[in-house]
Amino acid sequence: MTVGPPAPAKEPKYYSVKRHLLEIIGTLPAGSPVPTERELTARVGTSRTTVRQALSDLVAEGRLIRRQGAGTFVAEPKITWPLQLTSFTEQAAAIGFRAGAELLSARRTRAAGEVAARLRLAVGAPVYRLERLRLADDTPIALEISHLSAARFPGLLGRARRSSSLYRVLTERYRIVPVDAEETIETAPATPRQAELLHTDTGAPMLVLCRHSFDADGVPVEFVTSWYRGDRYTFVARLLEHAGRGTVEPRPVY
Ligand code: 16G
Repeated sequence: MTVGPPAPAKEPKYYSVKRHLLEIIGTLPAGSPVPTERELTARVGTSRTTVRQALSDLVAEGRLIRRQGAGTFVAEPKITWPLQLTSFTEQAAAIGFRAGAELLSARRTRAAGEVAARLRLAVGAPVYRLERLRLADDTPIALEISHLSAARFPGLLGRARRSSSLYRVLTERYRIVPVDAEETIETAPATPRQAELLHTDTGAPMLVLCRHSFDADGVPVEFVTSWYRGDRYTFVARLLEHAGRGTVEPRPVY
């Protein structure tokens, strides 16, 4: 029996509608209205459900933006955000934004499971938990939850209330600079609260970044999770040849 190449997957109808829409979008400047669901349904001769699915895909991908009661528009291009071991404040400034932080909550709590393991603390050790909305030119960009050892950074809560940059506080007050970090990126749908804070829809795709950083002595500094809108940001990492240093051993996953 001869085995031939696999049969090409059949393209779903909504996908060809989506391709057609992409062609239309490609010719329009950001902010232009796109035809209504009803007009598109008539134009491409398909069901409204199919058109809706194609439009929803393009909204999730950040190509289109829906404004309640106003219609659907061509979105602004995504913002390219470099992945580097800098602070949000420095990174935002480097790409031309004024950074800010709105402290949503700041409290002392007890390290449990993953936080204890990441910060190399005993379960139950005191940790600070900061929840901040990160802003660029006053627009909410990301939601960030940071955990740091309370014993290592006494008085951090008060300082975090007074400064919008955690790294500035760590450097100036505690003489600690993160010099090495591991960062993971995953996707997750926005929770209702995240959606409200980041001005998107519940269930919209989010990019979830986890940073686990260490000081020059290899001691953990912070364990931070940040949620960014997947339709607005493209993360870019520069990859350099890892000459002669063997493979990078990933740190254990907890
Ligand atoms: C970034 C870091 C976060 C760090 C923060 C400090 C990522 C994914 N996370 O948001 O780990 O705590 O910068 O910024 O990049 P700040 O000094 O402006 O508070």
